[in-house]
Amino acid sequence: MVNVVRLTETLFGVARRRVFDRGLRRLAALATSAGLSAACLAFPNGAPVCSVTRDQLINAGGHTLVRAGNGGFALSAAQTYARNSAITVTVSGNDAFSGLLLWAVDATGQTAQGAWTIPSAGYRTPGGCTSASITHASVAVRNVPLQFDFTPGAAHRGPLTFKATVVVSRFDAAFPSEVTVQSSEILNVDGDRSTRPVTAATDGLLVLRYLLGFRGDALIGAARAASASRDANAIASYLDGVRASLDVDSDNVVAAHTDGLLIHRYLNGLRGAALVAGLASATLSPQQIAQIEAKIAALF
Ligand SMILES: [Ca+2]
Ligand SMILES: [Ca+2]
Repeated sequence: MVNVVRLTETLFGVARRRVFDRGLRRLAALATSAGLSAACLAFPNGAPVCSVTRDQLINAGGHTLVRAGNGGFALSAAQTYARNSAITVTVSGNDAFSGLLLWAVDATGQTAQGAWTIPSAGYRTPGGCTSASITHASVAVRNVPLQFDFTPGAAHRGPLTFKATVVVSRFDAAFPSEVTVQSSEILNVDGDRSTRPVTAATDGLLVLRYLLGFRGDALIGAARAASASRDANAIASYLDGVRASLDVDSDNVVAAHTDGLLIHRYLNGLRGAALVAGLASATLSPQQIAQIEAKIAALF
């Protein structure tokens, strides 16, 4: 029981002992009827922490409390996500569980911008945390697989990694294998994994050179991010595939001196009249310019 209390107080914050005891007493009866040990339900109201590491959990109650590896659990999701759309994360495994803490981090390991959709009254955002963490809010046996939706914040860029801890039963917790989802940014032409994956000096220049007909070294020379995942051939084939979506002025032609320049300028921060100055599209109305801006913004 001591270990369970320590685990509780660490994983679920500084649980006030009194509250914990009250909850445990109340849950013991439920657990018995559910055929579960009382301790697996020791966190009836969910985690008051936003995330937890394996070491924190192990130090809370001894190694026997945490399964090795992924403990038979896994998180999964589609390989890529599009802006302004939810990412469905599935928790699967070999056992049902009672407690869950699920959270999202960005490429730097910091709490990601974004929010989980609370699927039912059985879940909530842990106290003092952003909506990038979700935990259980009620006692229940949760059968796998379970799905949760995460919507990245509007300002978020780059990959997202989802992590979780599940509490199966007394002395039995696990860290499911994590899953990383890449942004499907069309304009991340070099396919790099940095925290700012779309820039004028790399991807903008690559688009411009591609539309000018450059290939091979002339295409990529000094224009790829350090962590670029595509070489010259891969970049050319990639842009062949997404070429139609580069028609940002919507004239049904994809050209360097219009679309390529507009994209490069936009990535350099130019907006409004400055975006279209000197181009054939300079006669566009402010509304039409705004449409171009929106079309480029949707590409990354
Ligand atoms: Ca890039
Ligand atoms: Ca065009």
